[in-house]
Amino acid sequence: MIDLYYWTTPNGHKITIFLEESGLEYVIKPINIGEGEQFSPAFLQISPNNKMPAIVDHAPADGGAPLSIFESGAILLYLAEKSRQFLSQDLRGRNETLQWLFWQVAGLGPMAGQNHHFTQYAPEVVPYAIDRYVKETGRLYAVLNKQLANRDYIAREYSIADMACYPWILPYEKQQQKLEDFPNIKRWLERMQARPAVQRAYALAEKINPNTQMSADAKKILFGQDAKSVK
Ligand SMILES: N[C@@H](CCC(=O)N[C@@H](CS)C(=O)NCC(=O)O)C(=O)O
Repeated sequence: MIDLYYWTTPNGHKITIFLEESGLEYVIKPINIGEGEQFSPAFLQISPNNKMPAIVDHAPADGGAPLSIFESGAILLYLAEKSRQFLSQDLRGRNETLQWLFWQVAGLGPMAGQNHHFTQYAPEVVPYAIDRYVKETGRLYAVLNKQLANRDYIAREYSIADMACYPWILPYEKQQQKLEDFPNIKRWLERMQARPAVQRAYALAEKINPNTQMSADAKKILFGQDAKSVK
């Protein structure tokens, strides 16, 4: 059994998509990051960076004590290896998937995250920052669009790379991107949207947190952190 420490954000959706696709048994442990639950000592033991998602696997392959993992990319890789699904066993296929997984966690995620911050949450309009992140998001979309020419999924077959990217592309309107500019992404997005497991993952999110509006208190918790926040 896997405990998934989760809230209803793009990084959280990556893992519910995987778990719904794979059929691994899991239970959700909600971590309401807008209410500061990521700072509870018990959660920090599992996720020292005070961010979700994180998992605890109560039946790791080595038969040892429960194993905790934080960072969505590390979790996807762990679960793919555990279940032997969504990551090719073939040397070239595996490395193709891993490159795009790392591209998402080190590029698309952080850049689109800053895009969301400056286009939606910043208390003042900072035109340079908006322009910088909207442009960089667009550049990353163009790279992905090129990769998706003549193929159904990002790597050779449906993989953890698709699961990592999808939740960060779905809010394309918020990121000030137009799908007409990226026809291969548009087709891929539709293909992803049609997958029953993806639909189940998003339905679950809506059940857990129907109100996705961010309150002023939540903004203070999420955007007011500095070195002193690390206890
Ligand atoms: N690099 C991390 C990012 C995770 C992340 O940014 N999580 C956010 C929500 S999407 C979070 O838990 N924020 C709580 C906080 O910053 O206090 C990953 O890929 O797992």
